[in-house]
Amino acid sequence: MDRRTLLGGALLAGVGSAGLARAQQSAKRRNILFILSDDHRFDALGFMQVQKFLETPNMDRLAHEGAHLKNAFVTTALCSPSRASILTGKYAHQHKIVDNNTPMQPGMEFFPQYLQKAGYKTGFFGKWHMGNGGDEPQAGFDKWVSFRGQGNYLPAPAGLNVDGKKVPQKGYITDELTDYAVEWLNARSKTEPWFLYLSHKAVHSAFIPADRHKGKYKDAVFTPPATMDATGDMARNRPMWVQNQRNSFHGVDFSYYEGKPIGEIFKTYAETLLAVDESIGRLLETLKQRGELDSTLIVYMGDNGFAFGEHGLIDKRTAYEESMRVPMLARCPELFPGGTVVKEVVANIDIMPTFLQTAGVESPKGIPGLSFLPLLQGKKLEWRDGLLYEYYWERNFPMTPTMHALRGAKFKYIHYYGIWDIDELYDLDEDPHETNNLISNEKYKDVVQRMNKQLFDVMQDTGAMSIPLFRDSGGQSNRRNPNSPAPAPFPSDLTKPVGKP
Ligand SMILES: [Ca+2]
Repeated sequence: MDRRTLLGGALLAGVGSAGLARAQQSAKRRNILFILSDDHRFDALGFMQVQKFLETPNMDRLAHEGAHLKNAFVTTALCSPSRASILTGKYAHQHKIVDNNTPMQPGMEFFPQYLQKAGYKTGFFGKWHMGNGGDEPQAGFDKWVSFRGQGNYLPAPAGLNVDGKKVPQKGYITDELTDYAVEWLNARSKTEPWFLYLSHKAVHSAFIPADRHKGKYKDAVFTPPATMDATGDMARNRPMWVQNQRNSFHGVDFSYYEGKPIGEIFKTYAETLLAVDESIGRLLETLKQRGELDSTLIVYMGDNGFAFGEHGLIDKRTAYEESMRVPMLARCPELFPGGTVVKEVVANIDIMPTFLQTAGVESPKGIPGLSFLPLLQGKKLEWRDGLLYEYYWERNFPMTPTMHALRGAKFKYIHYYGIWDIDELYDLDEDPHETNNLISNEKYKDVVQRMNKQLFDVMQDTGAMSIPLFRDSGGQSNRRNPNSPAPAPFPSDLTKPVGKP
């Protein structure tokens, strides 16, 4: 593989500049609506039919009337790092918000600042939770509605921060944030472009659906993931740490220290998602009434995925598909037709260059993110064939180790750091559920070597060759259930009987 392809930064300077010039020539300072949800996994979409009962009619509508970016990922599957990557176009090791505790670095620039300079009015509504737990207004936004940390589904003493003032939260958070967003949208002039960032608290745990949706899926039948078992054909050559996470706060044997059945947890998640879907419907209707529905670029995505029993795990953080993959939908009939499907690997780091190109604003040089606007428009261009994924161990949740991975179109290579365990390689064409770890299979020795080199090349070139270290912060969810399965044995790859070579 050409390293330039992998890095993307150089590519932006090359292929990207032609596209940018075209965009600038025909630049209409297009309105942009960005809706982010929290922990919404890639396949929890009605039209994907993975869990038959789950309904997302407005998300389905976005895909039908717009585009489904079916291979969308995040470069770190955790709230704060992913949000910072969205706003900066950079990997976590570059913007330095590598976990949920690290504060924002002085001088950080967020892309809405570029939009403001280009004459946009900008509004932020919802969960910021990036680099600290604060709710104070941040650079780049003319209008600000937020809350501290994770916020609350229902009214709580902490309330909201509206343009720097503490204001009570009156109702269910998803609806209330949508109210604020619609109100701001309706106050916009038709002659001045706007950028609206609606950042839902939902569907983060602990899930609380709106009253009108509670119990809707009570009798629905959840299909457990194929990889939930600890052993057997769906768990071939699984690392020891994954087996051990089963009996933890983030595992199926001790989920959230309760051991509640995964299907029950998922059904509450799906009910909580219904209000997010309705929020999209309300925004679509508002745009229609304003006569801006077909000219506005709308992008919906999740900030990271979420496991519901896959590999015996819950939560995100890992480099498995259900964790690092996110739903991404886009709609703008003036730019691309309905039913568009983008297959290329796109990521959270691509949001900034995509929106800037849409606005006719040049992206800063050297960021790894790429504009996927040309992909939406069906244009052929050279694209990355491997995406760097990184996760840094948190003392708060010690069951998931530091890892770096390379997610290609066919293979995924996961490389762990600081633990005594095995790495992973999956052939995603043959094995989309990541059931058969090929890391020690002789047939794939060359693939492992090639991907190891590519992984370290991109890490070297983007400044990822050190592991961040921070002071302790927050509590620890580090307990196991003494009555659940014992720790896993060492993988056979790591054993060597006495006297054998
Ligand atoms: Ca999240």
